Amino acid sequence: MKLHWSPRSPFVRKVMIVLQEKGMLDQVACVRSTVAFAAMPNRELQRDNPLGKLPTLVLDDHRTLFDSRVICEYLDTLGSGPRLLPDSGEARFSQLRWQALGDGLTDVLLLWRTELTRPTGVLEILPLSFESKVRATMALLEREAGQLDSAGFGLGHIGIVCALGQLDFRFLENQWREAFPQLAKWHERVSARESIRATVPQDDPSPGVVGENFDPKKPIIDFLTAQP
Ligand SMILES: N[C@@H](CCC(=O)N[C@@H](CS)C(=O)NCC(=O)O)C(=O)O
Repeated sequence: MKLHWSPRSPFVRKVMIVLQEKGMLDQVACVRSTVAFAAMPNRELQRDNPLGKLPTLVLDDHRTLFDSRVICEYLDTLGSGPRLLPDSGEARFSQLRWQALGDGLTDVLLLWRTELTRPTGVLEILPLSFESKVRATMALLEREAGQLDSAGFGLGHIGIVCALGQLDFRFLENQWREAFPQLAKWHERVSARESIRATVPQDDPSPGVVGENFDPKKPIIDFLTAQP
């Protein structure tokens, strides 16, 4: 199988964690594909995924799979190791809901960074709206940290780990660990897993696409101020 991959992408990271958890790393060739939301799509990637998004998985019979949710669920049906998405019941919907929360948080963080590159300046309401969503999601995760801890490790945990990883990677000087101590404890415990330690996002020199090497203003969320 071929995976359109980037070491910077939180959504690709989900797939890499699943591959490692399922003992399937050696079954996938990772190909560095560059993308930028505020640029024309990567043509080569677009041949496999018309949306031009990472991650995209090309199967050995040339069928293609996207997005990260579909790829992760597919890989979970293969490989060894415990299921990351239970087949049915409460446990399944807890994992799917946490995955939606984690992925949604990542979407906001990616959009926020993109917005900061707009040459004409940021649309005024957006940082306020983004910040409100991030704060509210983090507050919910803080309340659910105990449940995250007691549930079997699954796709929901992976989505949340990747969102928190993106916060650490791109949102500087934020103090989320102080503001959300239970979530921070859970994150520290779960980060002991090899699959999570081995996939911490990294910048790399990449071939680049137009608009990719932007230098956005540094987004800062002051989590320690009173919530609006
Ligand atoms: N819902 C998608 C989101 C994927 C996504 O937004 N990927 C980013 C990279 S982290 C991307 O490809 N951005 C380029 C674009 O949106 O054009 C998933 O779960 O895979």
